[in-house]
Amino acid sequence: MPLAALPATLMRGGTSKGLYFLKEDLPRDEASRDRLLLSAMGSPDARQIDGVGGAHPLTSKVAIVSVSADDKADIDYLFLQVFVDRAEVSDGQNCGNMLAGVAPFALENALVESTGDVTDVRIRMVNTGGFAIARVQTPGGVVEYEGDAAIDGVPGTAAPVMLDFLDVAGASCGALLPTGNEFDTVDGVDVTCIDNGMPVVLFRADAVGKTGYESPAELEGDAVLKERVESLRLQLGERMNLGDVTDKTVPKMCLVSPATRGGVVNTRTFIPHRVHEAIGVLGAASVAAACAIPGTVVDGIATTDGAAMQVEHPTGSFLVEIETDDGVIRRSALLRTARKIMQGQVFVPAN
Ligand code: NQM
Repeated sequence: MPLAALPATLMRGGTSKGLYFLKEDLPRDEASRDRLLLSAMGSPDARQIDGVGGAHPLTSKVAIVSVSADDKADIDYLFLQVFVDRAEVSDGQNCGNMLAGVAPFALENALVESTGDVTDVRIRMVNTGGFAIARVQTPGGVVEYEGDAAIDGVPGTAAPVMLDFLDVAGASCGALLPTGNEFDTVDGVDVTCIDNGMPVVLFRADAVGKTGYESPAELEGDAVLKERVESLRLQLGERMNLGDVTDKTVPKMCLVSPATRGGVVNTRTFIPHRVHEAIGVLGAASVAAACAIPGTVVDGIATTDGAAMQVEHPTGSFLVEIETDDGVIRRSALLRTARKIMQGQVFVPAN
């Protein structure tokens, strides 16, 4: 039986990487679609040796893009996390890093037209129903990938992709503070549960016996810590209106400690079982939101003096701008870059 060939583009979006597909190129039936995606990425297998996945959740991602039927958007973006070592594909979270590649991909595939040297693309994020605007460099109407913008966690520079998230607070949990509190105490640990586009649980690193400056590998190697963090996560998932989160990739679990490089706060984030080498986009937007609210667990360690906040992470820091109106977060803005790496067909077994 010949292999099936699926048109696909391999792209880096922010600090993540994965395959971008046009919706029309994938089966409508979700079970068939997921089977093909698992095969394309090489899952389940810790090394993803039989596919294009990079053997880490950050490089085992898929974006599915189509023209939007919503008046408020040009295109729809569905994010899928392809598990590395489990035969599972999840639409249970959004991904702001992969989002950075969505508008360039849509422009190059003529789902939307460029509007001059710079093009704003309105994107409906199907996973949560939220909206974002991506500003892409399109000199002469052509997507420009090269440029001077640098983001921590990615070597070199590239063209900027500015992302504006609009009214994403409570996107997954129903409220910015889903438990109704600035902080809760679980298993003796003070935590802040927050959703400014990504459900995140924040707690001080020293509350779980850590400095907060450990490397991702050191934290992943601490089995006792991982068990403790997972116990918190399972209990808080319910209280954040996410139900049983045993098999879900949310909430993210974020250890916070004082910033050391001029930022507002330092972070290490379990996503939720591996530790992020940087921090997720909407994850950073949620941490920044917590820094702006008095009484959260970062109160006393976060130093904020305005709406622009540098969130520190293992490979640098992430600038997030938060715009509020009467105490309500209306807009979270940040800079990403994207790169088209390869375009062609990914081959998968036909059945
Ligand atoms: O929070 C990883 C990533 C992400 C998610 C994760 C992300 C976001 O860095 O918007 O980008 O937290 O699973 O790609």
